[in-house]
Amino acid sequence: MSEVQFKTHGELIRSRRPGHGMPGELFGRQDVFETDVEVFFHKHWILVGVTADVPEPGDVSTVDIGKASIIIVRDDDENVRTYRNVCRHRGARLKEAGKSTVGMLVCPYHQWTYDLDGSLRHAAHMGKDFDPTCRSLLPVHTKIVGTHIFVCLDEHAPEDISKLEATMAPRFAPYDLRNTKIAFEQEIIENGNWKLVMENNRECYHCQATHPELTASFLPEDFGFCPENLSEESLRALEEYRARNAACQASWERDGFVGATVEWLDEDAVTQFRTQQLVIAGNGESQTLSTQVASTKLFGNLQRRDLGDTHLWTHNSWTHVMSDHAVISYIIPLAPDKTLVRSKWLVHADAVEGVDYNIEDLTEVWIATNTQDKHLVEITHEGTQDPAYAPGTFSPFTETYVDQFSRWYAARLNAHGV
Ligand code: 3BY
Ligand code: FES
Ligand code: FE
Repeated sequence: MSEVQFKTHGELIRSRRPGHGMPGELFGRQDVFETDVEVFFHKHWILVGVTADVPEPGDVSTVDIGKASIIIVRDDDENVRTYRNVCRHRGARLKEAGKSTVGMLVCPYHQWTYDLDGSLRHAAHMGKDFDPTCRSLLPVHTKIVGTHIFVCLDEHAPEDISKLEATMAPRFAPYDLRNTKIAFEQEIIENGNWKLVMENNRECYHCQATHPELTASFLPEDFGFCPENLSEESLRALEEYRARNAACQASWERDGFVGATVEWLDEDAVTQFRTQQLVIAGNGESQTLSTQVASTKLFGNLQRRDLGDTHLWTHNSWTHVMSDHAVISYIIPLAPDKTLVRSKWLVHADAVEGVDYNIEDLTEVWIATNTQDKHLVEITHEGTQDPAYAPGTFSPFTETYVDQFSRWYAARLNAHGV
């Protein structure tokens, strides 16, 4: 019998040929999954929610991330706070995953009772020598940018979140995203590795064939293209797009919007992100089937509907902010072959369903797109676990960001000694 060669996680990623996919074991193996969660979800900044998850004081949203769990809560002063979901007595979980509303956080085990500011207010039978001030809930490094709640579970939170904040805060500001509500939420579990979910999101090679709803509002250059393959018709479309893009960018700039592309993705980035203000096709207003706004009550005090799509990627999320609504998706790995994808559709806090918007027009593009991508991720996960799988070549025109993601993944593992 031939000997089975066992490669370590680090050896596997270093064996990836530049410009090629990752070896299948990086998607399927349990030990790789556990290290991934530890490095990419416990030591990096990750998106875990939006401020509208906890609109009122006492609102709680609990999010599990691997073996860790965090409680996001709106305190009595309207601040969003985050704590580790571990009782400071004997460690019981204070809250199950999901949303609730509380006056105080009461442990189900022996009823230790914590204020929304994390301090321990009540613990029976502990005697007069017991000092409750040492037993406050453990806070979590948190950065709120626009409405996005980023947390880092590591003691040493990477400092370059400041770059994301400095770039995105002025871009989100005109949209007043804290004054929004969740019109719709969706949770899907994709039977595929988290890296396949992210790789799928980093390219639009697959978009024209698989996302008819999304491509109603996408324009040709967003897909990436090989100049040799362009038909005359596509060339014309591309030229039209470039003219339109230049005109839109100039008019947004005149109105004070900041939209230039910023990329912080390479090996020197810890908290990677990319942003750009994308032009929308057709009527140019929103990512809807009609390409017109889905909500007639625009964000903040916006007057213009044609603000394109302020797009943000991080290593566990993708966001599209239009004048009337935003779609924010983030992922949490559950198992080597299972990834949770949560999407939230935000509208102005005062927008009224049935008057200013309806759920179907608002959600149909991304519900369809998520369903299509789920299928693509699942068939790819299965294929990469087949003994016949050998990593293929990326398109140098349409899959450069997939290659970049693989390089960043390798660099971050290396930085953590993997
Ligand atoms: O829109 C996104 O978030 C990504 C990038 C292009 C296609 N894909 C669905
Ligand atoms: Fe929470 Fe005892 S474990 S009160
Ligand atoms: Fe897709």
